[in-house]
Amino acid sequence: MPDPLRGAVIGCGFFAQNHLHAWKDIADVQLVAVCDKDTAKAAAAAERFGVPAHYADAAAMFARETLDFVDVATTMPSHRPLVELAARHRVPVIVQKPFAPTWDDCVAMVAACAAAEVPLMVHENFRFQGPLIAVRAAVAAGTIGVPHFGRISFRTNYDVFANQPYLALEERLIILDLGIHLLDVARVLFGEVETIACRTQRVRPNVRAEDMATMLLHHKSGATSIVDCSYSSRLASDPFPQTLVHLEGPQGSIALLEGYRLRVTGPAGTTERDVATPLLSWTSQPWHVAQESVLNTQRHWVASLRAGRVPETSGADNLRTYALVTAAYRAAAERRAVMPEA
Ligand code: NAD
Ligand code: 89V
Repeated sequence: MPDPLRGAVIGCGFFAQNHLHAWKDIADVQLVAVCDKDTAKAAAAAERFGVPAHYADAAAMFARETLDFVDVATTMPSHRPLVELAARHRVPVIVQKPFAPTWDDCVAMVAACAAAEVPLMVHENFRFQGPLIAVRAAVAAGTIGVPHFGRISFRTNYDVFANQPYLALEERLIILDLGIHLLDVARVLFGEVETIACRTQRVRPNVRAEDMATMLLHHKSGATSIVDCSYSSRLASDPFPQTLVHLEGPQGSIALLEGYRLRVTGPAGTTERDVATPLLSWTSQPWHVAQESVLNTQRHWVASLRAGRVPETSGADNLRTYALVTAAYRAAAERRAVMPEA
């Protein structure tokens, strides 16, 4: 692999600004091109981040640029055609969540990259958030034993629609947009899922689909977890964008509390420490934990590419997370627990 790696970003909208800042923070990556079908956004991103070339058409970019990888940070409807375009050009690709609109699209994208022998990763960054990395390490330390029960919760009234207006018009809202992150974390902490039950609610009058969901997961390990999320919770203090976690094992418990406090209770007693994410030159409260996770996720991608290793959130791995999303919607519609298709 050359050094630096020649990278390009497709999609220069709201969240891509974090991708672009993070690529600039990774020493062995050079951004050679950006692309957005909105030419003004592409030009602005090239100007702001000192990128030599910008395009409105991804096909033109692939035809003219020599790339070691491409980062797709567009919205979901364009993920499949852009990933398949990268595969046809044999360019390794990392793509934002949600992977694609349908299960069949996701399967086809994995197949296209496998056939082209092109690395494929989904930018699923919650498991790469500093506080959640601390929870994973606390579990791996073994103090509480193997987790057998837990709750993963993200409840807010923060106006996510201000930055992401498309969310209010989607047929599927909070499970596909946010639940997907929490379900991915549930897989990391408790393993693969046997069955999932789900109840959805719509509280906000100005959104098309569910803005609250409560999911009950039965894991193959025997563990039980509750995954709940809301975009319409009026709380004394709004923890946005914090994910709160409570885990129990045979020897104790682990809690990630509001304010980024990690409490571990084991046979020797209870400890508590601060696991807050430091501010970077380009991050700001309250998004800083999400922004820093973008850097961690992209560093994981670069390290995996260089080592020829399959990344944690490869396309194939993310199929399992996506299968939980589709199963949750099916469980809610059929009002019964269902098995995920992967
Ligand atoms: P956005 O609408 O602000 O930006 C998307 C950009 O992609 C737009 O500028 C649009 O013109 C461009 N685009 C769309 N199709 C294109 C194509 N075919 N070729 C070139 N450009 C194209 O959206 P956003 O809020 O930044 O969301 C982008 C993605 O990031 C979504 O999938 C969203 O779910 C995800 N997201 C992830 C996180 C996270 O990782 N924690 C947070 C927010 C959003
Ligand atoms: O992270 C995301 O995917 C966003 C959210 C609003 C949850 O931050 O959509």
